[in-house]
Amino acid sequence: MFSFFKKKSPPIAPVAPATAEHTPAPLAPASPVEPSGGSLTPPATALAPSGGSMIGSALAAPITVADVPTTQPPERQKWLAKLKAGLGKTAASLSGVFGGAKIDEALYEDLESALLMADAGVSATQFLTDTLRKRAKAAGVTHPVALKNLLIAILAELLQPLQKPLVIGQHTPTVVMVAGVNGAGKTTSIGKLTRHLAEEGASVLLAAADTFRAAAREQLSIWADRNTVEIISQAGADPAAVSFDAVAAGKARGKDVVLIDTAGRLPTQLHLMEELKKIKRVIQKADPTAPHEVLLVIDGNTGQNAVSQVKSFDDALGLTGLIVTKLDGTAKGGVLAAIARERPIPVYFIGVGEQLNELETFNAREFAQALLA
Ligand SMILES: Nc1nc2c(ncn2[C@@H]2O[C@H](COP(=O)(O)OP(=O)(O)OP(=O)(O)O)[C@@H](O)[C@H]2O)c(=O)[nH]1
Ligand SMILES: [Mg+2]
Repeated sequence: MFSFFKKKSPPIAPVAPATAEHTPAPLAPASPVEPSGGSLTPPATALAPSGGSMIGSALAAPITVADVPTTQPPERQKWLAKLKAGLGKTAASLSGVFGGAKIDEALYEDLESALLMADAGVSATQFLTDTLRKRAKAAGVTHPVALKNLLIAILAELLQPLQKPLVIGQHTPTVVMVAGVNGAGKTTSIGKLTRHLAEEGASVLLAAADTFRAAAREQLSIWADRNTVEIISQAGADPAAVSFDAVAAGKARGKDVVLIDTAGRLPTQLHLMEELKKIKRVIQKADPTAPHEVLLVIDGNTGQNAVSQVKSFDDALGLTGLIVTKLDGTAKGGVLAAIARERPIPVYFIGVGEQLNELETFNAREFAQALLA
């Protein structure tokens, strides 16, 4: 297993476009791999960021997305700087609580208010302040700065269960279904994720299961072009049928990953939630083990409403992971603490902008520091 985000050397060639899908460009000096029985296996897609792992349909080890790099590549540093800037207002308000010279009841009250203002929600706010009081007493903490460091550690612990890798390669293809409310950033995140996957040499097939709007299909096909990957798209078709076709095509073509983009919907639109369930059922007909991942994309600006979105979509679909977008803007960030407390579903990725390279893996400690530094 290795991280998607380790710096690669030599530079990576993009996944081959449609016409050459069965013979992707070698990603590194390739030592040919014997096909495991079938002409669909590429001769070699060797990529050796550190451990010389093999990917493509001759995967020797699953790809793990979300290992924390020991040294931060420049791209992640840029992403982190943007995340910190986005959360800057929250960080300033939370840090301000610890600006005095002593720890007293007023400090704890201010902290409670600041956490609530940061969208942490009642449960996580209570948990964090109660735990902080107990630990500070036990450790004999007397200075506000030390108290703040203690809070960073407690917040990181609370967020830790959300830090989990997205693993690609245990199934061929790994089928990933992506859902969320309108405009959350589903299609953009799929585009960015495709880029990461393609960079690691994984072959990706996109499925435009947002079939109602021509613009939605068009948007996804632009991302497909940018990443030179294939797309299954059919105007006016049933989204479940497009998803079925995509999984079947993914299997037939030996793709590593099938990413299914769905139309935005509110959890209160019951018929549309039923449609999502149908997509999932129909995917299972094409591959009984799929979908292997059901991701919810959440707009980081949604505040506490994000928690109810997570609960509703999880109840309907059984979510395996989250992508939280738009943490570069006015988002307050505390909602991750609320999610950790109320429905701890792994946060695979954080988006901080509209560019291809502005999606990175979630790291609990890093995030806690960004929120409180
Ligand atoms: N600032 C910022 N904008 C983002 C981010 N992710 C997506 N966007 C923007 O949010 C808007 C909506 O993104 P889409 O990817 O179309 O969202 P969607 O969920 O696919 O939307 P529907 O398919 O209409 O439900 C676009 O303008 C994106 O460029 C992000 O991380 N940061
Ligand atoms: Mg979309």
